[in-house]
Amino acid sequence: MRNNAAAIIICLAVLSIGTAWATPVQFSGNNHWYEAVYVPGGITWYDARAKAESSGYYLATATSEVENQFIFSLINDPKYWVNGYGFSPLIHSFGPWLGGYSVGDVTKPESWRWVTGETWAFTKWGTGEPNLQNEIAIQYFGNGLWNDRQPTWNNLYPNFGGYTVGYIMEKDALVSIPEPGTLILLGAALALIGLFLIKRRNNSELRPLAVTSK
Ligand SMILES: [Ca+2]
Repeated sequence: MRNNAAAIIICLAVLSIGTAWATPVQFSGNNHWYEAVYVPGGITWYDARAKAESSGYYLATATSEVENQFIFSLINDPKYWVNGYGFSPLIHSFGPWLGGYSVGDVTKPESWRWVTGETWAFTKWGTGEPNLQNEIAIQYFGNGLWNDRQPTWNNLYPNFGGYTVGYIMEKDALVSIPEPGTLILLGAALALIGLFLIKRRNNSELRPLAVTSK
């Protein structure tokens, strides 16, 4: 009975991982897959980049107007935004991180890179952006009103996680091979189910003998 319960629990664990695979959303413009990640406590750009890469993704790269609009549609929800104070106008809405960063003077286009190495061409800077030199990472940014979510960009200090409660991940294709952790779980589940079936078969073979011996 204990084995039975354990097998069911492991099967459920495998199933729950299976449904996590269904989360990414595909964009018909380039067939890439995207997933918005909500981090309630806030996250730095560096941690967001590392988490995306460890999940088999990269931080999303908005390399065209349509792709930028699509990515924005995934996070156009108050939960992904932080209202805060900044420069004039004083109230801003700070959105999730994107995969763009600067290696030089932030006001010069040639300083900016995508984490994928894609060509830096399309930009969607908000009014007056990019500005401050130590702000070398890109987030979505509504410049003006409370809860003013916009598909425009702000450059922000990358270690400042207080105004970013999420990031968007992108990958070119869904990989059909399960991740190593999933394979181990799947193997364990199959082994346990196998043991359970063997045990049950043995029990059923023994049971008639036990009955006849009475
Ligand atoms: Ca992209």
